[in-house]
Amino acid sequence: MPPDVYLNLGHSNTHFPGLLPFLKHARRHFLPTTRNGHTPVYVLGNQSADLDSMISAIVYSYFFSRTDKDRRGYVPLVNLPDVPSGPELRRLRPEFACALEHSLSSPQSASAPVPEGKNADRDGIVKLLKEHIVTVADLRDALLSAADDEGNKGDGQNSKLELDCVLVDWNSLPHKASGRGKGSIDGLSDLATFSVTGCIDHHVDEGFVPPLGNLPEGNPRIIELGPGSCTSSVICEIQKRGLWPSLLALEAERRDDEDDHGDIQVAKLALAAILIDTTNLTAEGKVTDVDREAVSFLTERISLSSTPGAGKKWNRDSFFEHISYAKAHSLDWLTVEEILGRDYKDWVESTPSGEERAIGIASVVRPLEWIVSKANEEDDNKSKDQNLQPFLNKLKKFATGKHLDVASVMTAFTSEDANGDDAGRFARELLVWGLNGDSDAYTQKFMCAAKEQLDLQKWNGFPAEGSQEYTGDLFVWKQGNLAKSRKQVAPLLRESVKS
Ligand SMILES: [Mn+2]
Repeated sequence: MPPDVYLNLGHSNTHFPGLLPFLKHARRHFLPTTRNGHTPVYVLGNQSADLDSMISAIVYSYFFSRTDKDRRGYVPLVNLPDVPSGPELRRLRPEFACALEHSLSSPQSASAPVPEGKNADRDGIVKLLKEHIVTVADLRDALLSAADDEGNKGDGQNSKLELDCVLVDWNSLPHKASGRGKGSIDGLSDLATFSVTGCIDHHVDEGFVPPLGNLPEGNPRIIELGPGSCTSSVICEIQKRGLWPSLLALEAERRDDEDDHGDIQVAKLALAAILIDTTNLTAEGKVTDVDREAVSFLTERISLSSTPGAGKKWNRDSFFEHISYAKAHSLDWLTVEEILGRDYKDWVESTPSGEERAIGIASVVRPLEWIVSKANEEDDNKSKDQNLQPFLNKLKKFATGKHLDVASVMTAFTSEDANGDDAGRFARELLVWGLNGDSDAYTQKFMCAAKEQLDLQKWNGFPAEGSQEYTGDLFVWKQGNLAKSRKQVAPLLRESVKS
């Protein structure tokens, strides 16, 4: 793919690469080049590296590269500091692999059953990931070996690289540097400092991203609570900016099928994130007009596509089912520690007396009982009594590794059990564990504030008022208010430490 195709050549005769050529180019040119001063703009999702974050970054990069007059290039960077692209990325993010596979496939194969079992040929997707996706771990490795190649010149050995990034699906960098909008991330904090040059997000504004007037001209600063999926906000912005040509414009330009095909693949990929985050537009309290409009725009693009047959047989529900299945089963082959780290976020807050406290919340798409029994299995505890201790030991080890003062686990799942009243019903559980001496002060405060808002109820006979049986204060609840996800629970927990 010659670099010229990445030029915005004007209004007529505009050629853009398809999704895979775009990603391949980004994967090949993701290193900052010091020689001509052209360093790419990294588009970075949040540290949970969930579908929404990864796909927001890809969709943003793909379309905003059409405005890239300086030819710097946009590189979607998967925020995983210790997972290189390839087999490990597939194992740890199978729903992304599934979404990518299904977005690229023809309508016929999109409705084929998901290959299962050990014998399923996974080499294809592993190779695809390796050649098209860049993670923070990949960037770190490449930067370190580039530094090795440069030799130990002595001069400026310790100076960090200055890089630009756009944040999607979050709006604050965890390692702050001096100056608003400057900071770094796990895995790169010793090598690079990022300046945030744009942001599209659907979380609470942390006030870290500089005001619009201080961002490079034309870059977005859209931080709006509401949409169930950040990808919806990205799509909305792309539409507003006219970066996705209308069907009429496409017809007038008679763009060839290949161009159109690339856009359809991106449309499907974007839908994967939005449908998962809104449970196929049915999630109570999560779906907004921004999501609905994005979904109708994207499905229209797919079904009205000019490529004969490309959209006709495409079925949104079955597409959703496939990715949803991959997501629900994504934890089967992971250890308890990996499960906790799978969709994890943390924050550092200052207590009123000025001490810093770290809070971490792991989101898990399976019930606590399942994790508890997995922990028992891992410890070879064959007794029928599923006790909590093996799980708590692993949670404690995980929390200690992350230097947490408060560790929390939120589960959200649909019961697969065919028997019983709860079959097929969506449920949430919440575990909060204050691990330090002073933690009972804020876990109690949290309980007072959250009990009603989240409708916290007794979990499996576990004492609702917290258990001192384990070090610190341990609470486990059934969460009656199903509309409140980590996006709502995290601010409550952070507030109880701050105030
Ligand atoms: Mn999100």
